Amino acid sequence: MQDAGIKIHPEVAAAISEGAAVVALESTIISHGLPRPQNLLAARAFEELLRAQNVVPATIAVIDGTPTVGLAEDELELIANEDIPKASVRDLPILRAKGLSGATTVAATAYLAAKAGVKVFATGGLGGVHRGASETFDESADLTTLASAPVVVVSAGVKSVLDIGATLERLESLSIPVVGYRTDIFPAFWLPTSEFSLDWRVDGPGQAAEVFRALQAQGSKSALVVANPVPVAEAWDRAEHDAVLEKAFAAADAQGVRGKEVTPFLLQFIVEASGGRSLEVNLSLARNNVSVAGDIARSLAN
Ligand code: PSU
Ligand code: MN
Repeated sequence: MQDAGIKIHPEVAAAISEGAAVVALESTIISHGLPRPQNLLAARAFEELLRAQNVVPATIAVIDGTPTVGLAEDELELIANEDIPKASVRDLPILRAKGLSGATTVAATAYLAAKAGVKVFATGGLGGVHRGASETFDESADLTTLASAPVVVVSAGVKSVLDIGATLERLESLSIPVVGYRTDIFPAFWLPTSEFSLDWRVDGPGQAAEVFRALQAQGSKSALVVANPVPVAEAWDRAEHDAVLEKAFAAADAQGVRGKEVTPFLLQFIVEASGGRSLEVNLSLARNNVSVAGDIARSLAN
């Protein structure tokens, strides 16, 4: 199915038109956020988790220039195994004009999901305001895009490599509602808590769905951010986390990493410097987000 130049997988299109449960998944986490070969295994596992919940998965990417909602197996393999660019919303027309493939960030995935009519989206962590942003101006387009992409986005907060406080302030300025999922504290990706408490929480998928319906009824185009902490038993040890992050910042600084390379560089460095521990936690928080997103999608479908 073609809609505004977006190719929608027939199974996804059918589910959308029936009002059945669909969850969008991003592809930058596969191409740039997770190392090979775990990335392809994870991409498949996220889709299988949703299928086991009776939810249709819609992994989103750009294939040969065309934004594609719901990938075939060979397209999923392309995202995981080829070196393709990381694509935010502003890159979509460029990839289209050049006929190139790209992996969509949270911003581009939310933008395309909303256009396709997919209401729920699961990711690992949102992009946000980077530390030192008052000098570098490095703030992810994830934030500004979510202000006009009407989807429920389930994430484990934002990566602790970011300035979490500044990110929460920007979410407020942009009028993007944030609710904790069974928590009063904003999670910090690999860690279940940060030093920031939240104003609001929901205690299950039904309550999240209710807030999203109210947001839409109000005529808002904003996303609803559902902040879902990694289970405590699966979280990273805080002291080890802090030590590895210090090293990662020093390395990024020493190597002069800038722009869109910053997030992938830090994530990859952290996986190596933690001997794979950060990867395990990243996978478990992402799985957890996928299953909560599946529950919310089912709630919205009913
Ligand atoms: N969260 C993860 N892994 C990732 C990212 C987020 O667990 O790879 C990616 C997302 O695609 C997010 C992007 O949109 O990092 C943010 O990049 P930037 O800071 O350059 O906007
Ligand atoms: Mn950036």
